Amino acid sequence: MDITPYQKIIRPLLGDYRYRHSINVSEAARDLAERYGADADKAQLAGILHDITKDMPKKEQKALLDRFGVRLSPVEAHAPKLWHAISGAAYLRNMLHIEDPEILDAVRYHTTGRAGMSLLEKIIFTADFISADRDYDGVGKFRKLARRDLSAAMEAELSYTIIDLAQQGVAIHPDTVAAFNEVALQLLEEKEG
Ligand code: DGI
Ligand code: FE
Ligand code: FE
Repeated sequence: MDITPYQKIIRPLLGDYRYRHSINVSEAARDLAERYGADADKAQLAGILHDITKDMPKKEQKALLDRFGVRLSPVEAHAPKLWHAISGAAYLRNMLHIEDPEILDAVRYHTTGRAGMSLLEKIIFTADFISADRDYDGVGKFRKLARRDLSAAMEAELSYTIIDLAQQGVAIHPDTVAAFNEVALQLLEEKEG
């Protein structure tokens, strides 16, 4: 799929690093979609758009959310890093008139995850974790796992996120916990047969 028009849209909204990251996530998402039988075009598109409001000043993001009537929960209100997923989905719907709920949800839940994630949501969540620009300790392990077993990769990524947030003394979003519990239970049931 030719995503050049969308690259042109995000270019002025993002800094150089975030723009490059978005392209990388888009490529990783397409690759995972082909591997796991999801719609590769949608994955590529959701990937390029997932951080669309990430470089917007927090004040502007807050203003967007107010304007589009999006209410924040208490955890969200105290976690500005979560805003870009929420404001991003709102921006896509209200400013770019993207209406595909699968794409909107993939962007909306790319940071926290949630219970009952679609295949596309899991792909964007994971692509964001393993994109070519990531270089945190253990990224190689996540890349390998993502190619082999998407559920196992989701469990490992969510547990990494939860441990990291807890160590920093940051509140963990209920959606993050719900996403982890769901996949952990699923893997346990598979093991127990
Ligand atoms: O936007 P990216 O940097 O590409 O990645 P992302 O959308 O996964 O955002 C990562 C940030 O989000 C990181 O600083 C941790 C934060 N985050 C993820 N889950 C939670 C969270 N912050 C809080 N407070 N609670 C969460 O559950
Ligand atoms: Fe993000
Ligand atoms: Fe990202």
